[in-house]
Amino acid sequence: MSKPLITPRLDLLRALSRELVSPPPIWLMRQAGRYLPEYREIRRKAPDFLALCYSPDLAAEITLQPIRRFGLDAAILFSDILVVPDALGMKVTFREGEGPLLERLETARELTRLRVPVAVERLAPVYETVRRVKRELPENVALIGFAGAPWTVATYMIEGSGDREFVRAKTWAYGDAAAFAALIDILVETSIAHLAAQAEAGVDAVQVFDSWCGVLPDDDFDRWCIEPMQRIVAGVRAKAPGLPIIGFPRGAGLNLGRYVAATGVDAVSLDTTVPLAHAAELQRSVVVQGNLDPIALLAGGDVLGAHTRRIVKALGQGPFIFNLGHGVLPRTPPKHVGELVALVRAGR
Ligand code: 1CP
Repeated sequence: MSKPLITPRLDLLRALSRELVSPPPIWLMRQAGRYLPEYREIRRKAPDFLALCYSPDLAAEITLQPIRRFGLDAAILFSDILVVPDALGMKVTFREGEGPLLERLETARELTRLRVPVAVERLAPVYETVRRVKRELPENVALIGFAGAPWTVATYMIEGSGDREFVRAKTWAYGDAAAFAALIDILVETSIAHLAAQAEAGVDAVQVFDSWCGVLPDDDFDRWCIEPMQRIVAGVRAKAPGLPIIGFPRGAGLNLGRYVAATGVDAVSLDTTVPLAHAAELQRSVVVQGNLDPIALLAGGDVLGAHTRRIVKALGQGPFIFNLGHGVLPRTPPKHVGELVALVRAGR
C-alpha cells in the first residue's frame, strides 16, 4: 500500500499558523530538567552542565524524557541560552543548584576578544542533537529550538552572575550606548546564525527568551529589546523562510502590544502576570502562548485545576498554545505535569 501523500500537520504548527486547535497544543518551558528523576540521574554522572549540552547523545535523551513521560505536543531542545557566550569564548560554569557563573566583560575593549566568526562552528554538537532528536521523536511531536535574546544574554555576560538589579549592565547600556550596541550587534548576529543552524538541522519552530527585558524603562526597552528582536526576526526569516518564531518578552507588561506589532513574531509567550483579558486582546493579532503560574503546577490539586481551566476558558477560543508563564520549578512533582496535560486535553 502506498503511504498517504499528506502527513497530518503538527498541532503546534497548526496553532502557530493561527488555526484554532482544540484542545490546544501543550508544552512547558523547562519541561526537561531538575524536577525529573531521570534527568537528575544523568546530571549526577556528567562532569558539568555544559558537558551535557555538548553531548548529542545525552542532550537528545534529556530532550526526549518529558515526551516519553507525558506525551506533550512539542519537545524543546535541551541546551541553554548561555552556550552562545561560551561559544564566543567566555568562560561559563554552572554551580550545582546555584545557577550560572560567567567570566565577565569588564570594558568595551574586551569585545574584541569575542570569537564571532567561529562561534556557530563551536555549537556543532547542538545541531547534531537536533538531528538525533528529530530521528527519534514521534511524528506528531514538534521540536522547538531556541536562543536567548541579546539583552538577556548581555546581562549574564556583564554581570557574571545574578545581580537582579542589573547595575553593571544598565550602567553600561545607559552610559556608553555605542559600546553596548556593539555587544548587542554581536549577539544579534550570532543568534541569527545559531537559530538558522538549528532550523537547518531540523527544528520546527524557535523561541527567543528575553527573560530580563522587563527591567528596562521606556526608550531603552525599544532600543535593547524590540530593535534587536526585529533584526533577529528579519535575519532568521531571510535564512529560514517559513520557520515560526515565538518571542518571550518576560515582564514586558504594557510594552507587549508594541513588542508584538514591531517585531512581527508569529507568537508571543506570556508571563504569569499578563491578565487573561489582555492576553485575549493580543490574540486578535498574534498567537498567544502561556501562562500558567509555575507555582500552581507545583501546588497541584484544585489550585492547578482552577488556574488551568480559567486560562483555557479565556484563551481556548483563539489561536493558542498552552504553556507556563515561566519554567517548571525544580521541586514540582512530575505527577502534576501528567495531571496538567490530562486537564488541558479534557477541556474539549
Ligand atoms: O543544574 C542543572 O542541572 C542545570 C539546570 C538548567 C537546565 C535544566 C539550566 C541552568 N539550564 C537548563 C536548560 C534550559 N535552559 C533549557 C532547555 C530545556 C527546557 O526548557 O526544558 C532552556 C530553554 C533554558 C533557557 C534559559 N537558561 C533561560 C531562559 C528561560 C528562563 O528560564 O528565563 C535562562 C535565563 C537561562 C540561564 C540559566 N541556565 C541555567 C539556570 C539555572 C539559568 C537561570 C539562572 C538565573 O535565574 O539567572
